Amino acid sequence: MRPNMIKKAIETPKKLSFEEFKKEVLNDFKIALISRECSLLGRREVLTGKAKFGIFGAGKEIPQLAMAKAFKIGDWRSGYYRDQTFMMAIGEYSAQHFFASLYGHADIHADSYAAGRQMNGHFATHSLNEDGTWKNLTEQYNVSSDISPTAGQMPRLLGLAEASKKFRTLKDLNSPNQFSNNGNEIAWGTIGNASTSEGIFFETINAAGVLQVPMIVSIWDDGYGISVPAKYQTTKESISEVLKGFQRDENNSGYEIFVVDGWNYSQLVDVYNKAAKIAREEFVPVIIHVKELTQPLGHSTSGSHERYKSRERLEWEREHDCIDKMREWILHFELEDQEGEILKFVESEDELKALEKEAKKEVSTARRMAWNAFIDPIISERKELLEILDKVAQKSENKIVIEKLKRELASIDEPIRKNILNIGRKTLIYLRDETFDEKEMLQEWIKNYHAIQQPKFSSNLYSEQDSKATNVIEIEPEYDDEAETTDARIILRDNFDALLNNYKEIVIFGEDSGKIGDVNQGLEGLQDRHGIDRVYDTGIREVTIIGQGIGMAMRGLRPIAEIQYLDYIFYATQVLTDDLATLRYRSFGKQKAPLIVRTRGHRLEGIWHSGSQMGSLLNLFRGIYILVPRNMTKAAGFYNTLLKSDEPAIVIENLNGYRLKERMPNNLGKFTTPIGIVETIKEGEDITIVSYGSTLKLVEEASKDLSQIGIDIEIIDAQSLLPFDLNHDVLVSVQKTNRLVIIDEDVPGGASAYLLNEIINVQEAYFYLDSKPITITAKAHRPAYGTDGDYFSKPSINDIFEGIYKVMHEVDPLKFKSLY
Ligand SMILES: Cc1ncc(C[n+]2csc(CCOP(=O)(O)OP(=O)(O)O)c2C)c(N)n1
Ligand SMILES: [Mg+2]
Repeated sequence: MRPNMIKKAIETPKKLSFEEFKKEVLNDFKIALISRECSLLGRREVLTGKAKFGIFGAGKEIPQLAMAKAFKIGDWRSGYYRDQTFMMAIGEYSAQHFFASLYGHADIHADSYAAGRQMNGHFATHSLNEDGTWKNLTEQYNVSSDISPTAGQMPRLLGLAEASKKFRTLKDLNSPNQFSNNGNEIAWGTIGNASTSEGIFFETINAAGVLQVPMIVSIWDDGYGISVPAKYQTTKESISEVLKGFQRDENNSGYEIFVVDGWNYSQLVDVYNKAAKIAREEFVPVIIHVKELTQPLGHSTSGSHERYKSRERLEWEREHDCIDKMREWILHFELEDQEGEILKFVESEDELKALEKEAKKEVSTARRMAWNAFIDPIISERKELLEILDKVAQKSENKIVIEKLKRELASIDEPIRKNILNIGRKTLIYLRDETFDEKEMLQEWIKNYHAIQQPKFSSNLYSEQDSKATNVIEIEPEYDDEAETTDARIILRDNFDALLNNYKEIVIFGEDSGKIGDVNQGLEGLQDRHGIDRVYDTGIREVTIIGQGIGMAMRGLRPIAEIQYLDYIFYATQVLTDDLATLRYRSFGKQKAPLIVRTRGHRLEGIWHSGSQMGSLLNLFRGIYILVPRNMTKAAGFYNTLLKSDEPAIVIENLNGYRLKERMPNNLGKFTTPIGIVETIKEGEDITIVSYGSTLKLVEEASKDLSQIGIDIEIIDAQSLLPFDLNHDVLVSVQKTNRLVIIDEDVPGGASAYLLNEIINVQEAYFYLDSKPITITAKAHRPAYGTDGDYFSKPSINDIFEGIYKVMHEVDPLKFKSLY
């Protein structure tokens, strides 16, 4: 009991009467009880096989109650899987929902976080309406969709916090009131103690300290990361000790750092109120190190903590269970008021026992309801199939086998959809030689069932709304008759200038993007014209540059984040693939981050400034568009397209293209390059060449040499790798030429293999080929330095000429004699 602390809790931030305070305390306690009971029952559901895996918030309940009190409508959270009590306390999570997500209920109305796509404990709110448009985010609690990689929530958190700052400074925004109340929102992060060992934790902490954004990071410290204790995780075994250098002082801005025991309810409430005041009013980031937490149920349902915790530790955890501590505090709480009367929360322990009983009952009912809601539709779907199988069996020569399959399905106690489809599809194999109406019925039923179920697991990788980026129609660049040619970077620069004028939500940032206007001057002078809040420099920290972009994009801004060279995107690959690429998918289309990543790649110089690693990006970044314009006008057109839509993309400009000459269009900011559409840049009869980016220049040159000896190639610019050639125009070309060569600067089997698969398998061009399709690529190693390094590493004009010639030699060896 610490009466002085309690008084503070009563006094800040709003004055409560004792009765009101008591009600709040008991209500909080009940939430903690419900949360704990969910964890206990949830564990049982996994152990008895109703759910596959469970990770729970047991042992972290009490600090989350305090965080919830300071969390205001309009605020944002970016956290991790332990936060179930917080979610319950802000009213965004019920016990029934808890079980629905544990079962993996593939219905957004049952599991509103992820429609069964994520493990339990991955929370989210809905930022979008049914039609994909934004809700008013100032009128709701906002929880950015969680991901599993430890500390993966941190980069996004930075951007969510930075957005508040932008909403306070940017002028003339389109509908600022829908996204922010003058930047008053705090971005709240939560992270486990062990996860602070990750590099991105420190990168984010440093960046937020530099940016001075309203971000509060709570570290739930239970002394472990699964089985590994603090001794092996954290210097001095204390993250707040380690972070002390970030503490602000009279001379330097920095952080405010609090350390508090996770079982001390009243002190927690006090700390959270203070922290919120500092972050919200002063725009100073805050760290709250919440110590002495426990894991009464171990880390997750996989394994038990008795294996790696000592007897003493387990005993200590039992003594420090935060709910027990709160219970004790409630029970013994006494406060003397001004009249000398002793105020208490409860008259006797019986009141708490009654609360405990109520909580148990509520959770048990919720569990049953969630289970029934999950299983009932599946049972009736099974019934439908069983009825059809029954009819089929009567008619089939394989009656015995089909009846056996039917019995197999009928006997499953708790069927899932896999069981149903599996039996249906197996049955069809036994009917392959037969023809009768009931068989057709079965075929129809399976097709229909598949069509209904598959989207539950596969939809929303990209937008499925009318506003999707692939629906933006092409507007060609227009030129004055006397249009001059200019350095291509000027076209980009002036196009960005137009965009910054047209869309006040745009912010462009990255290493060297501000003062000097990027290393290739594509933003030259734009900071002076549009202000340091819109075009600005960042530290060298690719992961959090992307995080800034994701967070701001999730709050209605239109960030363009620069990765200085494509070669350095690997630092940010984790956040791009785990967070940005999955956001729409994992939230079942309820959140979006229309972030544009601007970068530059392909051949220039040496191992780390000639990156063209498209294959790796294509594999990892499904969910993000990957665009590879062949020149700066095309690149500008892609930016213009993307801003008309709301999807994330990476635009890879040509490193060696900024000083090449292009004509200046007169409709800057307006012309668009369509996404998913190839462009035939030279027609030809003999052979179809598909390429993209810088390589196209070489292909065009080689084509002149080839035409001189009678080989007429058709050159197609892929332009957009993800998605590729939605109209199947390459197929039409191959139907004409019957030959295909794919040329790029990636490693052998990189993007060229992807393109080959698209053209040969997806478009089914194999049917029209008269020659083996070939690829001409870079070598498997990184490009060596110097002009010879380039020549011997990347495909040269000679390589391209000879590769194409070889195909034609095989076609007509007399006309095209062997060169070697
Ligand atoms: C990048 C990454 N590595 C490993 C894991 C597996 N993993 C999940 S939770 C966890 C421990 C996290 O401990 P801590 O941050 O202290 O959180 P706690 O579970 O103790 O609350 C690990 C290693 C992961 N999810 N992500
Ligand atoms: Mg831990």
